[in-house]
Amino acid sequence: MEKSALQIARAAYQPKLPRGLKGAVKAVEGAATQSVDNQEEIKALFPNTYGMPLVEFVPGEEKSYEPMNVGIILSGGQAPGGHNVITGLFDAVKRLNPANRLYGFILGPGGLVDHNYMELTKEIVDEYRNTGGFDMIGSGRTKLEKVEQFEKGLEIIRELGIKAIVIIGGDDSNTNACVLAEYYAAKNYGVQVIGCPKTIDGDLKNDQIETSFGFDTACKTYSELIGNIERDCNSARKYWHFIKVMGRSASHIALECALQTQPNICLVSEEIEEKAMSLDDIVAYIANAVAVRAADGNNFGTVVIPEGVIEFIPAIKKLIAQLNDVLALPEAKNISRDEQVDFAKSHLTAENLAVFNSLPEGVARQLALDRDPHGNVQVSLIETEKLLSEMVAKKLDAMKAEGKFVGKFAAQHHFFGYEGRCAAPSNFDADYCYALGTSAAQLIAAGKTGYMAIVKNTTAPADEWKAGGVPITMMMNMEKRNGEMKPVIRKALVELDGKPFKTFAAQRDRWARETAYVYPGPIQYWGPTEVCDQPTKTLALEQSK
Ligand code: FBP
Repeated sequence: MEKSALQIARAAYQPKLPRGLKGAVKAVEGAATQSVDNQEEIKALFPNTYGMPLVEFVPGEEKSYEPMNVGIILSGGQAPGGHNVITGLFDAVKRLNPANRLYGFILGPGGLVDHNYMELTKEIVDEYRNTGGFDMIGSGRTKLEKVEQFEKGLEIIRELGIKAIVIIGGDDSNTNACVLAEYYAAKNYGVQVIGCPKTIDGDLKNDQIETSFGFDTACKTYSELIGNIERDCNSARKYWHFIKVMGRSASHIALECALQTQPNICLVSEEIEEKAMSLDDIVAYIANAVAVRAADGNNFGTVVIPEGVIEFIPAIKKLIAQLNDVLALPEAKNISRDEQVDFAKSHLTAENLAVFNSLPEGVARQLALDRDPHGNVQVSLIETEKLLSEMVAKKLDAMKAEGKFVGKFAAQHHFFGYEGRCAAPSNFDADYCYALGTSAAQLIAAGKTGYMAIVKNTTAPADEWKAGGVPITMMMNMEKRNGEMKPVIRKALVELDGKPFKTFAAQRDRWARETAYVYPGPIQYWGPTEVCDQPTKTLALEQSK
């Protein structure tokens, strides 16, 4: 692999570890836990992995460990830092016993089922230290949920003498990790399953998980780009930039980028849902801000749009919920895409059909057809930024006719998504991920299964971080998925009474009217700590007392 100068220099970075993980480790167990909701149902579904205690790692005494082999799987969308979870796991596993081996399953959970794997040796792992991306072993979205898949996976687990599988994934993948852990425990197969909290979307967080890895780097990458656009926008003063940022469901990324760059407008999907806003309300909100700036002679601005906004508009949310149920019907399977759209339309209520017909054809088809393997609408394929700017242009034409808009309106469109998922991890993500991988190894050594590796106190210096594990069942509740009630990890949406949103809401009217842009610049890996080691504003605000 030919390497850039940055990659070569960055490979030498030794991620910082919390004190509790630096040397020999002792696992301290807390009290028994219970799920966040639906306790009886979750307990009945996970009799072997429900109610286990929280675990914290503290300095302990050296002891010897029997040799063990470990398998690792990267699941779902890429997130900066995934390679450091693997390097942390590799280093810790080798420290526990140099005879231990680490196997990587290729292209996600499908690699386990299809017996597609490679041994991760020191030479391989060293090539990827502190790099972005998941290309060491690749990732995939195969859903591990069927007994046949679990049994097929067991064959290769047995062949390679694997004691534990580590699954690095988001809420859905970790839910499936827990189902797998429960299955192997129920069968007494002696195979442990450990999860790691990954997703740039930042929606896998709760009392135990302060942040999912990748959020920090992805937001800093997008914020750099948004800042650059803002500066261009304030230089040319002739365009309104409509910028869609990733984050399938929650608006954490959009909100964090807004806190970092102070755009004129940032939509927050959770607020749109709470206020029961229609598409037209959103368009009117943007158009009014454009008109106010135009009256001040400012025919330019920036609008940040969360990728998932469309799903949060109540009328569209209702439509999607019914489409999900209709598409789950057996008759909807094995028919052509066109037939599927007609089938869906013929089963919609009059109200939902009216909403469906009011959407531009491309958007409506996307809602009616494609789902990822976890049943999610593929919002990154919907061009919301264009949809909104076209509707704003129309609204402004009407306002002009009424004398309510006196300026000019020209739009540019951007989508920042995939480019943030594989950026070289910030110091925060490099350290956090290395610590998560080390924790995962210690959870395995402590004989745990059905746990997720965690690291807390992350706004303090890394030495003071607290590493451990949380039973995955503790984060579960029952939700409707593909027409059926399922146990899932509760997704964390933006809390409208939380500090990050309130901080934004207190300033947004000023940002809308003035040009209050902030230019964060690119991620820095070396230099003053206030430049290189700051957590996201979201995390800092959430953790501030
Ligand atoms: P994960 O939840 O698997 O981490 O993926 C997040 C994400 O990056 C979303 O922000 C985005 O909507 C989606 O993946 C895109 O998925 P794909 O890579 O399949 O196009």
